[in-house]
Amino acid sequence: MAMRTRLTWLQEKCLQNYFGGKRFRLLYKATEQNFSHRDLLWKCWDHGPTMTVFYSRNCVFGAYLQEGFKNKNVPITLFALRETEVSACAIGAHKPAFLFYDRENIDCIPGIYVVLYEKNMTISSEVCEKLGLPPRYSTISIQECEAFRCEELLDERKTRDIAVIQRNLLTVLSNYKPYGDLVPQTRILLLGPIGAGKSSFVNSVKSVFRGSITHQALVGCDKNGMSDKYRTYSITYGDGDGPLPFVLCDSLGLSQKAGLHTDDTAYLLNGHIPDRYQFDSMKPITSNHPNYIHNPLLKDKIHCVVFVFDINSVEQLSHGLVAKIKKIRRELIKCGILHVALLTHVDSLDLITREDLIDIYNCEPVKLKLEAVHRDFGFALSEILVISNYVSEWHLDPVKNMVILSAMREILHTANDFLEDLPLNKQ
Ligand SMILES: Nc1nc2c(ncn2[C@@H]2O[C@H](COP(=O)(O)OP(=O)(O)O)[C@@H](O)[C@H]2O)c(=O)[nH]1
Ligand SMILES: [Mg+2]
Repeated sequence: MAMRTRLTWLQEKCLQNYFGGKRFRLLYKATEQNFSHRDLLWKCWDHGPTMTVFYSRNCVFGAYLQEGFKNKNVPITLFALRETEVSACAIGAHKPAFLFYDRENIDCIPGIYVVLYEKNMTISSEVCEKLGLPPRYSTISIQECEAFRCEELLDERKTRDIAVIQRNLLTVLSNYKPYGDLVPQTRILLLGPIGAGKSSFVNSVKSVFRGSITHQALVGCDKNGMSDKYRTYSITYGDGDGPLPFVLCDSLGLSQKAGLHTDDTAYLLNGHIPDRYQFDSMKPITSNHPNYIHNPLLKDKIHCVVFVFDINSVEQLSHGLVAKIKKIRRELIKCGILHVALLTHVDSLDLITREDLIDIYNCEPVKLKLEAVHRDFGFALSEILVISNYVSEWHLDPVKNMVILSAMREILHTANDFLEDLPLNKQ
């Protein structure tokens, strides 16, 4: 059976972020190797940067080596991890094998002294102080010791793989066709609280396909803190001559009292509202409006709805707003319009770094948010997508692109599922 670390996801994450985006591969576990430090050295000898972790009853200690055990003079950082806090102290360059006491070798590293086979270690009071630990930590019994190889999360090979995935996704999506050619372009409506990142998502998708950053959709504030025009955006791939066969429709944000009027939602879904329609939250649209589209065709209607939420605040939405969103969702289910949830701002979620975007759905804090959205709104877990929008960047990032394109692929699948399921196709 594969060895498993005793570090929790959170502990591993804190260390990962502290040591500059490293991934830890477990090489040695003392409880499985009879607490033999020779086995540890043998298993880790040739592995480059290494982290050795000692577990006491109340604290996790460790030594981070910038190079492998086989080297003679390696800068060593000692650290302590309590809850989510890492304290560290550099103790200079030493022969790392001297971390461990060996009967045949009396050399040791000043400040730390590990007798692994006796399951204890001693830390000098000076190092204790530097780590912010009380002096009682100076002699500690060890319950477990683990050693890890430290790899770059985004090494050259991984970066190349991501660039390939991103290019493949771009090719697949640029060849997307609405199901059965039923409409020239599928229409995707973005709904969600004010500030959720709807307009930023439009800009992000446009940027990824265009190959450079664009800010066409108005983000953030006008005088009301929201864009109050209904805007529909086509997307072009590179310098391509025509728009791709999907349109992103950016609406007024939802809020408990102001924002998009609930009655307007039905008009939006049914395709009665034209591009650039000026919303008025006090006055819902009526068929008397000069620009009202009286007889919308299938091509004018919405084929997929994306509920956009800021992942950081999705659990703090007011009761009234949650009720409003659930009501819209019930209407959608009644009309058979398929929908997904899109969680933005994942980059500002606690502890999440750029490297986490590679496997964002497997990050513990993200999983908790997915479960919260599933519980509070009823979306199936597979219907909840996660992204980080382009906000203030000047350049595109292949990792971000991959996440945005993957979300777009799911949205377009959902739109096609809706078109495929239309009653006219069953005739
Ligand atoms: N860090 C971060 N900020 C975002 C993200 N998406 C949007 N924002 C910011 O959130 C604010 C509201 O975004 P906006 O797109 O106008 O939201 P909208 O009201 O739903 O259209 C702006 O300041 C954006 O820069 C994201 O994924 N990450
Ligand atoms: Mg907006």
